[in-house]
Amino acid sequence: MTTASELLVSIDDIGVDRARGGFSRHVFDHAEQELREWFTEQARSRGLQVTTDGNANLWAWWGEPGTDAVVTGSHLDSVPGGGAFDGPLGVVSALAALDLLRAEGFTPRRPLAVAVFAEEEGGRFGVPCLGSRLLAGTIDPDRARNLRDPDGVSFAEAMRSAGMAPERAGRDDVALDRIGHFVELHVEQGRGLIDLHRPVGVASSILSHGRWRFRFSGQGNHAGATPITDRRDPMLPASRLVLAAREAAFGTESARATAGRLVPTPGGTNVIASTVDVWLDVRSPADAATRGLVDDLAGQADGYASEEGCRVEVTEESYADTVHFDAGLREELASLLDDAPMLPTGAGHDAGILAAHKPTAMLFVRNPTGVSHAPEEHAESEDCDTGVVALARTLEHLAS
Ligand code: HGY
Ligand code: MN
Ligand code: MN
Ligand code: MN
Repeated sequence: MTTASELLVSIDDIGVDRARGGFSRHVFDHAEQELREWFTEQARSRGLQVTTDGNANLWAWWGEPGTDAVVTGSHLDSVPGGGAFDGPLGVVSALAALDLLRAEGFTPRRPLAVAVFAEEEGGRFGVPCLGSRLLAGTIDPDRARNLRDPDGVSFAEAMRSAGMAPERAGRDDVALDRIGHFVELHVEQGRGLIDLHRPVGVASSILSHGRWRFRFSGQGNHAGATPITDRRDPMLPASRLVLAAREAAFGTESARATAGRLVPTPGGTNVIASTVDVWLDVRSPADAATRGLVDDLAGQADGYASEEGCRVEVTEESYADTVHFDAGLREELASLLDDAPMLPTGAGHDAGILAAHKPTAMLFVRNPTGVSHAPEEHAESEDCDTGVVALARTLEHLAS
């Protein structure tokens, strides 16, 4: 029987962007496609029936696909320079948990499936949890089909070149209605379990979070020939926004505001940019606080832009409300799992999207560095194995 750690090692070198020190995979890129094939082989070698739904999500069924299934799983894409556990740990733990249940002779009374959701990080098309949002019907399929990556390739074109039919994208009632319960195991992205000295925890809530693009427009010009007094340089209001975001987050209870991506156009060293795009990722425990913080920053950005003779246009690219996981289910699992501690997460997940539609829970596995979305993300083998047992007990409990 393979352990989660052994399965992780077997995918370790697929899609590793060592140049940046970590993994870097997004939907339909070569590495992610290789991982999809790896998952399909692993599932089929276990006698699971593998299908792809109209939203590019993979489903591996133990038994006939049916309704009221117990579904577990996560994602295989990563962020640029990401860690090895965020996503894959949930997928390999699901396979290892099924192995354990079969070795124990368990026969589920309800269909059991492992799901692999597409584009959870939004690394290519900018909208996180794209596959699970399409499944849940929380993104308009036409908007999704027309999302474009930095090279201008649409999600529909990318689906087509991956051999899928983009016209099928959208709420796949068959798949959503098949889910009775969804449980996602995930490496913890934070220090909660370190401080609690526990290997496994149960999620209580997810911060509300969204992504906004602030596009500052000015006048492109020559870096040497343009007097400093005669410029409309969009890099200046953009830079002030990055600092203002931090100040605004300090001023809002448990808020986080991150400018992870800033793209000047055309981006020449000796060129005053014509436009500068700043993507802000803003999160907080309360929807109103998140949206209030963004509105406040949009007002400030307007002021910074006009002071420099520039303009700014703000576009909301994605948003997910605060998630409070089903209280009954999380209590049930916490007591099933040796009184596992409950803890909130600041990271978004496919489970967060499905929680609005189906009884959903998350299990976290301790991350001794507390770091995520960076190569230092980690989970010790024995904690991974404890996580697999916890997931197996959970699936057994729900599918009996
Ligand atoms: O960004 C997030 O919170 C998650 O890792 N997709
Ligand atoms: Mn992530
Ligand atoms: Mn994740
Ligand atoms: Mn020149």
